[in-house]
Amino acid sequence: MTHEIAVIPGDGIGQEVTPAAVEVLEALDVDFEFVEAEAGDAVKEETGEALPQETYDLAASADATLFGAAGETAADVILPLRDAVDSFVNIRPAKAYPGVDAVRPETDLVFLRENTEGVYSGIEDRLTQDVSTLTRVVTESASEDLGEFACEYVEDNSYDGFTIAHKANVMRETDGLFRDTIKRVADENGVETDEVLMDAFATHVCLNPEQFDVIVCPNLAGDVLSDLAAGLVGGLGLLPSANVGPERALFEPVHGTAPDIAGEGVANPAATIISAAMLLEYLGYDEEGQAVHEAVEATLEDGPRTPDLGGDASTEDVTNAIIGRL
Ligand code: GGG
Repeated sequence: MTHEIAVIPGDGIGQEVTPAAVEVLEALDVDFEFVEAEAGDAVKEETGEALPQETYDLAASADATLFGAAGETAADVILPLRDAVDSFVNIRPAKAYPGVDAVRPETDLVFLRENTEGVYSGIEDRLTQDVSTLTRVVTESASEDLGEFACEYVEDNSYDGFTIAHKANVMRETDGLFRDTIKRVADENGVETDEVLMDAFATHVCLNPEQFDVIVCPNLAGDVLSDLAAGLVGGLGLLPSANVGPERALFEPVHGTAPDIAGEGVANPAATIISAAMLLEYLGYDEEGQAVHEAVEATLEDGPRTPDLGGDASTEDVTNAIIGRL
């Protein structure tokens, strides 16, 4: 059966790392039809729209989407694309790899980030010259969906349970509802949980990351804390992600457009290629997904490496090395 894969490189280094991941997928014996579409700052400049309707429709109908990066138009691109796949959870693994210089080599975490609401609900106002406001939305239903997913995730991946990171001592109504709902769902499913205030988590994870495995958190907290974890393992060039919905999913590196190096051909493609491995697994190509994970790991260990990891290789050199190890 042919799977249709939407490919949306976006801006900046998205234009470099997304084709690299497609090259890796093309090197495998899988039945994929790639359909490319535009989104981001460049298309907005041309057409006035950061996310053309045809791009949204493609993501909403394709079996899976591979996305690169968004810059200034992130809110107009990433949030609607997640909506197109009805994604209620963003899975963000953050682990250290042998051979990569990591601040905390013992780090092996998975963030399960709420993906539809919180402060990313898009309800912002400029009331006066002096005052702007933002409405933070937390619903029981979105928290339940995330809680159910977290229970399945820890069972499928043989974890003992998960940690809920929140700030319910200050945001009593919103994070109170988030925490209480997820805890209730976990209790109903017989899954163990513990909880941590998200600010304390930021310190504990830096000092002692091995005390955590799976962390379930609200939207903004998941975005920020996973970037923090990237700093522990060697940088944003290593973190993949999957935005999962009930029927389809969108895969993207955690990093953004990296305007400082965009166009130089030296962006680390690892995060996007690992995201492509997650796409393979999502579509049932477990063996191929595993082969890509192993090829990336071997390349991170033995090189070549891009400058963010202390090497001098190009995106193309690293991509070719990964393909060569498949
Ligand atoms: N590839 C992901 C990307 O473009 N990240 C930039 C960004 O602003 N992300 C915000 C988010 O993940 O919610």
